[in-house]
Amino acid sequence: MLKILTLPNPKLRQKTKKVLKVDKRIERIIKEMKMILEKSESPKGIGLAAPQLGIPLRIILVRFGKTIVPFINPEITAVDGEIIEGFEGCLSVPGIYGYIKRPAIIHLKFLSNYRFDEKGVSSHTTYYILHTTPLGSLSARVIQHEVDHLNGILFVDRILEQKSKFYKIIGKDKDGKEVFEEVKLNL
Ligand code: QAP
Ligand code: CO
Repeated sequence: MLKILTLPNPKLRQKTKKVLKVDKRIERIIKEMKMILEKSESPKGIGLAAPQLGIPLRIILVRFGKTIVPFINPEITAVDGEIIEGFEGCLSVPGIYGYIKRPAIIHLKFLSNYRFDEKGVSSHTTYYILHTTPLGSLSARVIQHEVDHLNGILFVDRILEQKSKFYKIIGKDKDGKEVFEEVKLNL
């Protein structure tokens, strides 16, 4: 059973290779990644990249509601829309969060066994199909975060580069909402 690697594991920084053929081995890796992402509840994991399991391949998984969708060899071909700030966390940097600016819309080329329409994921397909699709909202942010993993970049690097701040949860308020406090990290 594979487990999620955490900072400062050097495998999170390793170079990844494109998938040349979606064979049994790749299908097994995707199945394993899916099980691990499904298991990461409270707080729910919404994205996972193969290097987080020590696998140096260009594969990411993103949760769309209760569907977990694989993206093989994802390539951001263009960005669009405004640059917006959003709150991020990472299963490889547990307990740490922060605001990062990213483009609102990306155009993504990838292989997947799911179809997409203007509303998002539509249906499952028997084969892996090459797609080129514009994606917005949370999925655009999650995919940019996951593609960063494929290039050995972690969200904490983006926080440092954007001179943003790190936060951790210090407790919950009376409505059960998390209370955050700024933390200084020596990375
Ligand atoms: C990437 O990250 C992401 O610290 C996916 O203790 C997240 O699923 C991109 C998680 C937000 C954009 C916005 C983090 C779980 C999950 C933690 C995740 C933790 C438990 C992170
Ligand atoms: Co991450």
